[in-house]
This record gives sequence, C-alpha cells and structure tokens, in this order.
Amino acid sequence: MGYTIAQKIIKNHLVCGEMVVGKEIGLKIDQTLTQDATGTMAYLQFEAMGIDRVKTELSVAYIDHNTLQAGFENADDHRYIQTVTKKHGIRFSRPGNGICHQVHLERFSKPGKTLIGSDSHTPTAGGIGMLGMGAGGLDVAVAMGGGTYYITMPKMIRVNLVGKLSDYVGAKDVILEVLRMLSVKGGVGAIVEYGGEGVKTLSVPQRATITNMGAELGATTSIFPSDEVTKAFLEAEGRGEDYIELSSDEDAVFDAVYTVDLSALKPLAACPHSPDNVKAVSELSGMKINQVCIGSCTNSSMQDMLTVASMLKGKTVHPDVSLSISPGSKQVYTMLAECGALADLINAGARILECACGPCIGMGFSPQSAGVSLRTFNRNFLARSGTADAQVYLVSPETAAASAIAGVFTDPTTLGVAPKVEMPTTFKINDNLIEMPVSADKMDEVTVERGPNIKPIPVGKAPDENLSCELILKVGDDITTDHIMPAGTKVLPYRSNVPKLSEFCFTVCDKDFPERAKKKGGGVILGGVNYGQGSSREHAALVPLYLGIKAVVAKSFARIHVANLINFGIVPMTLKNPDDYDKFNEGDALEIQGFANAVKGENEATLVNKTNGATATLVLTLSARQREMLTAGGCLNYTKNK
Ligand code: MIC
Ligand code: SF4
Repeated sequence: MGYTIAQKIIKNHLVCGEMVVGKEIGLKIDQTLTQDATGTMAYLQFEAMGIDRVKTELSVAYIDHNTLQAGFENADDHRYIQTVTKKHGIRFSRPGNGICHQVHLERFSKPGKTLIGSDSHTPTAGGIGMLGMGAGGLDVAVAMGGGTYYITMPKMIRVNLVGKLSDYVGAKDVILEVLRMLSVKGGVGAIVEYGGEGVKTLSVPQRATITNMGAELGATTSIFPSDEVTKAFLEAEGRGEDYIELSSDEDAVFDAVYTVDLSALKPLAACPHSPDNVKAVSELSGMKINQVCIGSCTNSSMQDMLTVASMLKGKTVHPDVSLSISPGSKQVYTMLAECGALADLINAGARILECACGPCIGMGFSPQSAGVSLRTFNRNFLARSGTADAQVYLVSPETAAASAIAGVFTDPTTLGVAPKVEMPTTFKINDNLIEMPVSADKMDEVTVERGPNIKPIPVGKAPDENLSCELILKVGDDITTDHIMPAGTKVLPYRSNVPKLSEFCFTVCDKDFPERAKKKGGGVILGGVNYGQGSSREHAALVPLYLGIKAVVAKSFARIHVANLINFGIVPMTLKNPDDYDKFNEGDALEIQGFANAVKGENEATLVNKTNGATATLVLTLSARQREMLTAGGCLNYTKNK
C-alpha cells in the first residue's frame, strides 16, 4: 500500500508510536516558529526547562500580533523575546518584518520537513509541501529543546481539485467551499491533502491561503504536493536548493475523497459568526457594508495585494466604507512600493497599516456599532473584531475590493474581465530584519530583559481522588478560544500576565464568570461539541487553571486545545452519551467519582449531579503519556519529575 504526502513526512519523522489512525505518535520537529502573543509563554517555559540552546534545524520568533503599543507591555514583551532568543539560538523577526506565516512561507518553509508553531495557522506552510502544525507554546518549547511532538495519528482526507479558477474567483473561495462541505468540525482528527489536475493551476501563495484556513476545518494540518510550481516559487525566493518533489503514491489510501471543480466555483462568503456559515456572494449582493479589511496570514501575499491594487487603480473607496490594507510581509510591502501598486492603493483611499496581524486579532480597526465588515481573514468569531455586535463576513480579496468600491456586497464576477496581474518572477530578498542569535560561546554575554508585565505561570496540581465542586459554567457547541480567552487591544497586552488576563476569561459568554470563578475557587466547565476550536493560545487553558478549573466536560474537543488542557493539568472528559448534557445546569453541585483513578488508568468515571440526582458516564481517551502528565498536574511537573 502506498503513502499519502503527509504519511511520507510522518514516516520520515516518526520517533515513537505506530502509524495507526487514532493512536498517539511522536514526531521529530525540524523547525519551530512562535509569534509574540504566544511567544512570551513559550520562551518562559523554554527557560524553565534549563536547556541552553535550541536543538531544531531552525527556530524563528516573530513579532506580528501585539504591535499596537498603547502602553509599555507589548514593547517590553518584544524586548524579552528579542533578548531570550538571541541567547538561546533562535532567529528573531523584528516588528515590521511581517506576519509569521507569510514570512515563514517566503523565507524558511521547506517541502518534506516538519514545523510546529505556537499559532494555529502554522499549516500555511502546507502550501509548500511542509507538514506544519499549530501547537501550544509549551509543546513548541519542548520541540525547541529537541523533544518529541505528540499527535494522534490522523486519518487522511483527499480533496481533488479539477479545472481552473475563473476570473475574479480566488483561492479563498476554494477553502470557503471546502468549509461549506466539511464544516468547522469536518477536519478534526484528519489531514487534508490536495491533489488532482487543478493543483498545478494554483501558485504557492494561493495554496497557502487554502492550507492556512484549513485550520478552520479543525484539521491537524493541510498539505499540497511539492511540484514545479513549488520549485519556481522557491527559486523566486532564492531558495531553489530547498526544493524536493513530493506527491502521494498512486495507491495511497484516503479515508474520504472530495472533489472541488475550480471552474465551477463562484465567489463565496462566510457569514457571521462562523467560518463554515458559507453563502454565495451573489445571495448577499446589495447589502450595505461599512468596513473592508484586506490582509492577514490568509490573504496578504504579493499576488493578493497586486490583485487588489489592480481593482482599486483609478477608483475611490465608497464614502461609507473604511478600507484597511495590511500587506503580509516587508517583502510584499517593499515590492508594492517599488512597482507603484502601493500608490494605487493609497490613492484609492485605502488606509494602509503595517505588515502585521492588525484587525484580524482585534488590534485596531474595530468596526462601528453593528457594522458590517468584509474581511479577507480566516475567523469571524463573535466579538473577535473588537466590536461585540459587528457582523463580520470572510471573503476573498477580489470580493473585498469590488465591495469596497461599490459600498455594498458585490460579486466581483459581475465586473467582467479581470485586469491581468503580472506576478514578478523573482522576489526582493532582504533578510535585514531577521536578527541572528549569538553563538553558543557568547550566550552568557546576553542579558535577558524582563518587563514588569511578566508574571509567574500557574502550575497545576495532581487530581483529587473524587472531585467535588460546582458546575461553574455551562456553554454550548463550537466554543472557540476567542470565547474562552478573548484577544484584542485591551486584552492582548496581558498575555504574559495571567492574573490580569483572568479578568477577561469567558466574558464574551458571561461577564460575571471571572468574579464567580474566583469567589468559588473554580469548578468544572461543561461544553458542547468541538470545545476549544480555533487558536492555539494556551492561555485558554492557563487562565482557567489559574481560576481553579479542574476539569472540562464536553461532547467533544478541538485538537490543540485538548493538548493544552492536558499540558496544564486540566482534565478533559467527554460525555459518553451526549444527551446527558441536558441533565446538568450551571450552579449544580457535582461530584466526579473516581476522578484520580480515571485519570490514572480507568477509561471512565461517573459524574453525579448532587443537586438533582442525575448521573452521567464520562470517558477519558488518553495515552499513557497523557495520563502520567495529568497525574503529575501537567507537563511542567511531569518533565521535572522525569
Ligand atoms: C488567532 O488567529 O486566533 C491567533 C491570534 O493567531 C492565535 C494565536 C494567539 O491567540 O495568540 C492562533 O491562531 O493560534
Ligand atoms: Fe495573525 Fe490573524 Fe493570522 Fe492569527 S489568523 S496569525 S491573528 S493574521
């Protein structure tokens, strides 16, 4: 039996475990990346491990999220990351160099290699044939120290692409179509692999748009073959030597196969408040809009920017619309300036932002009250934009540009023939904003600078034999990490300050939650399906830990979040019978009988509702390693014990 692309890379990097779907496997990680909003924690944890130098082939720290510096906190955190990375052998991508995934794709991604990043959109690198996975900061710290990265062996989903995209239909429409077909849960436990004749019609940045937003499927990662198009991209980046050819074997076996006919695709939009709530743009045509934001790690490549510039050239953004544009990297930004396209954008009335995440993570540019915002981003979760009642739609750069001019939702295919965009055959290479670390013999000369915003990381405890506590919060399906631990300008500066961060925990769902949890000393959270989808932020585990949460009971969990819960000693348990969810209400007194034993080795425990007498069976599907970790009260204790 042949192998898929992902299986080939996994096989080459397998440290332990069997490549059997559903079983835990350990992988050797070649490269890591961090960004600043998760990076401080990752490096604090790396320091706590006491390892002098990173052991990966390449590790890069990016500053791209917390770039709005409304106080000293973010700047202090940047300085900490700059100095700690210099000491320990990690490259530092300075603020102004661009969004981690875009820069990594341009300068460092390599087909056939493994990458983990403390950011859920690390699968962007799949566009170049790399196995890129999002992980919690602690897992990234372990990998930097040469440790194994553990995942559950995924099943393989194949998406066959046939035909060729029409004018004004973009790569974004491809992934929106996949999201429409599979939903935000459709990729859980799977790797999505693209193949078929249509692949060669897509450039590497277009492929990266698709793998980037594969994160929204809940997939472990997404990946494209590495072919002549990949080779040309690497050569244009001056990295032709990094090319290897990669494709799946003829007889590779997939657990499910889907087909997307690129020629038949029409512009699509993900409607509020979920990336899989997809409709045709033609159905939304004419709806008045207030804001358009173009950029983010999904759509900020040179190709995206030139497409938008060609559509805006000589036009004016509608007076009722505010348009922001954030190019993805310094490379893109410089080239836009040099070819004159930047002038076309500015002239049309676009408000040009720095090359960073910006509005995507609520760092500025929040829409007006109840505003309709069209964004080329990947997430439109409730309140993520910074405006609680905003209506955010996720669209392609083509739809965004057409609508920005018209002032209403506009299907760009109604505009006729698209202007021809000439892509440069070589990119402008200048890595002057990537700082190299000092050599090992000079590391003692570097002083790590720590600002007053950096507070100690909470550490978990071993589980009680029987857990008696309150059902402190009951939430529904598809709870995202943006619900658990919101981001945005007011909250992000405290990513290294868990006590302060705790004041915002779950406030999107229940503004009294932090106070209540503190007063009652924590308890258990009950969730629905796909609990913890979205970001890799381990703060969505660390902060609940700080607030005394001992266990989360849910119908099912998202991959990265469940790993983060275990890393910090919060026990994730699923309801054997999902209907039992209705037997429990917020405020009920609970007992989880046999809690510690269940963690140690039993697969089940009984949840008793002491308020109404109901019971439910809880299931723990954990590997032996995870059980040991939880028994020790989390990964840091577990590693120390070892
Ligand atoms: C996101 O897009 O949600 C983020 C912000 O990039 C997160 C990381 C974080 O919360 O810092 C992610 O995707 O993992
Ligand atoms: Fe940054 Fe947005 Fe991409 Fe997250 S999704 S890495 S916030 S651009």
